[in-house]
Amino acid sequence: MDFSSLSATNTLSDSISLCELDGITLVRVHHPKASAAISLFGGQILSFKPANSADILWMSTKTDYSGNTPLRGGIPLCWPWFGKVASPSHGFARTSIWTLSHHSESEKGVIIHLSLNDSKESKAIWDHSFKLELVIEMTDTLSVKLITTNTGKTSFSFGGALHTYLTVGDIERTKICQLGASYIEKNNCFSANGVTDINQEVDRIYTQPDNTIIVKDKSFEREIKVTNEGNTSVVVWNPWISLCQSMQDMDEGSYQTMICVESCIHEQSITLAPKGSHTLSTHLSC
Ligand code: TA6
Repeated sequence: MDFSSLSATNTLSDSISLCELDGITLVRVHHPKASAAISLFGGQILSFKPANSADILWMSTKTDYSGNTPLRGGIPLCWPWFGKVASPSHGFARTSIWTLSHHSESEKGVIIHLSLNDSKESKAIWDHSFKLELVIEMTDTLSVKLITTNTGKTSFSFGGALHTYLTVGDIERTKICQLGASYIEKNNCFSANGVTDINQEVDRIYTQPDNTIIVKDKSFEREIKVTNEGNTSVVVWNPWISLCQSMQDMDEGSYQTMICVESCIHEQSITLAPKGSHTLSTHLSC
């Protein structure tokens, strides 16, 4: 999807505008350092292109932008849980409408803040009071912080993930390094050597990753550095041939050009007392 071809419905500054795509509103950034598109549905970054470089993020060409279903690609926000711990899968943040609460720009780049507060709808799914803030800093790199604050009177526990979809030239010529010594797959634990070559379906939770993961993409001759903080693990996911074929919102064969490397809090392993807050972050550079 070429987000730059959409016409602006509102111009917020020299580099920032709003536009509509099917059922969703996008914040679009066009700055000398980088271009980007961010959906208010899900608070999801869909595209991040540093100047003179291909997109770092991957979006499925079959993504449904109606706003009725999660968007396939970019950086979905899984919160307040990761996976199928409860319903909906990966939590409700990725299908909620976020608010653009602040934007600023300088010659260094653009900063966008989005926010999401508890509501009648969120309490029907998860009965806690919270404030979520997403701070997105775009220079020639992308820095994303998801800040959870407990605004209620009792403690709560939560999990989640910045479920980043990266673009690669050819998955079979891609290596992921510095993933650490152990991973969990389908509830079994394995020891690992920290490097993953992808030549089959992969859905692993690495439980002792380095802070910085390196994705070595031979085909595009580039390395993407993914630096995470506030996470307990890193999830690596590629659906491979048959799962990809069975998914309505992925093109057959599109598994070849993507890999998810996710800054993850698996299980409900962070507990916040009233007024407590926690930051989960990921920083992407090429
Ligand atoms: O992060 C990996 C994973 O949890 C996989 O198990 C896979 O199902 C993927 O996320 C996508 O989930 P989704 O709900 O977006 O289809």
